Amino acid sequence: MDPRVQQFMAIIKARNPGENEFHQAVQEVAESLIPFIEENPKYKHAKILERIAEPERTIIFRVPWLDDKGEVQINRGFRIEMNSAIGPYKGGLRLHPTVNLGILKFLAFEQVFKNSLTTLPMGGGKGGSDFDPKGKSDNEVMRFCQSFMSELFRHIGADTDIPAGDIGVGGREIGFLFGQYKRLKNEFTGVLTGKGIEWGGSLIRPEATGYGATYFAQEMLTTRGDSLKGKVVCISGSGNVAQFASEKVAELGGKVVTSSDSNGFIYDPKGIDCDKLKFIMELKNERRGRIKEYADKYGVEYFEGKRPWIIKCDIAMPCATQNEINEGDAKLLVKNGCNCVSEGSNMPSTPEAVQVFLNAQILYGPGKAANAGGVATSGLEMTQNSMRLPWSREEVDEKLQTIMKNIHKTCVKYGTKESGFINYVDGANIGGFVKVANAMIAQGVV
Ligand code: NDP
Ligand code: 2IT
Repeated sequence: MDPRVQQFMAIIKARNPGENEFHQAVQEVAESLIPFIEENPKYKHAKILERIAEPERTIIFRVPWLDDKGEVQINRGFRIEMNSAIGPYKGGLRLHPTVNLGILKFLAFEQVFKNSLTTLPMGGGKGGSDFDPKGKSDNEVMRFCQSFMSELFRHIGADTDIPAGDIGVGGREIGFLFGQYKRLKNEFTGVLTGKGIEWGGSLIRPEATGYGATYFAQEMLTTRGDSLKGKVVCISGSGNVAQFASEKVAELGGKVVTSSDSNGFIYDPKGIDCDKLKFIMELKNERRGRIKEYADKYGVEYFEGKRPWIIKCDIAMPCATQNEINEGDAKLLVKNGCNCVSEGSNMPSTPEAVQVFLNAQILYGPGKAANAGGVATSGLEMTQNSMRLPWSREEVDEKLQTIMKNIHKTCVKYGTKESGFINYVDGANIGGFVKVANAMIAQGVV
């Protein structure tokens, strides 16, 4: 490792003990940025890298709620307000039993660069709780969301901090959170994104992350004169991002052959078509069941406790969670002929896996570039809320496509090596950094 990165990381690790995912996210960025900062000493003198790795504010709070049996339950709530140099804090809320400070700090850190890449004026933030929505009734989820918002409301606002969805937070949860915010503040504002279409939401926001990751794959493939047509695609996850990535890949002529959840994956060699995807959506969004049911219904193979990367494919789109592709998975993907990875989830590839992709010089689009379509469309929802005017599906989708193209251009600008190889990791990290860093310098030591 570059000794300058090592020295910087020693300080990060000492100041943030036990926060492994945060260390991982910061180190990846530091590896891209430290050489760039050496060439641009203004960033060094202003200690931008040191400042950008320290949240502006971290809020941790108790979330007590009553379950259906009348028993008191206690969870922990978080909001990391990471950076507001280029706009109000913006980023999702995650509800999952694994949520802790380190995971949310990694997500908030990534969000700063991602939001900058979107070209829209949004700072970075992330929040959530270790509450597990699995197996909870709608009423329990509502009582949890109301209690969570009863503390969070004093820290957020349409011009301050605008949360949205992430793992475990979809339309249902945003509704409960918004209702409680409105009641406490007595104001109807665009304080959350991912709202329902009848009450301030934007068309295409539900689709945006998955669509965006597919548009990004398409842009990458174009650099090699290739396209999605006829490609076999492995997708992990079966939640929001995975569902709409599957929809768009199929629409653009690719064949999606896998879908997964935390229990295992299904392999459908004929491809997940429109009707089968409808089944997955109903299974996951309404009945909240397990993906195994797909195998039973369509008579395809189910792999318990396994991830889809053992299936031969041309393109991989991880859309479930962090560190879901390890070194062995990456090697197998490359060996099986996979030449494009577009990350719908945040930091799905371990550092060793990323190295395998870079060494093999395949098209590797890291999450902070490839999945930025979700938050970008949240930014478009905020614009519509400010104007008090909705845009059509076509208008929003066109803007999303333009944004994904621009993110790709930024990656090419900052990530193209002398050999012509586009290192999208460097491209996204440096491209996302410059705007935030310049704004921080302009705003003084704050
Ligand atoms: P959902 O909750 O809708 O879906 C998550 C999916 O991933 C489910 O299939 C879930 O399975 C699976 N999953 C979650 N945790 C794990 C785990 N630890 N191991 C294996 N599988 C797991 O979330 P989203 O689709 O919204 O988010 C997916 C990813 O995309 C996350 O990394 C998120 O940060 C990222 N992302 C989301 C955006 C958005 O707009 N929603 C925007 C940008 C990135 P199960 O049901 O069994 O838990
Ligand atoms: O990781 C992400 O970019 C999200 N979960 C979406 C954030 C948002 O504010 O729409």
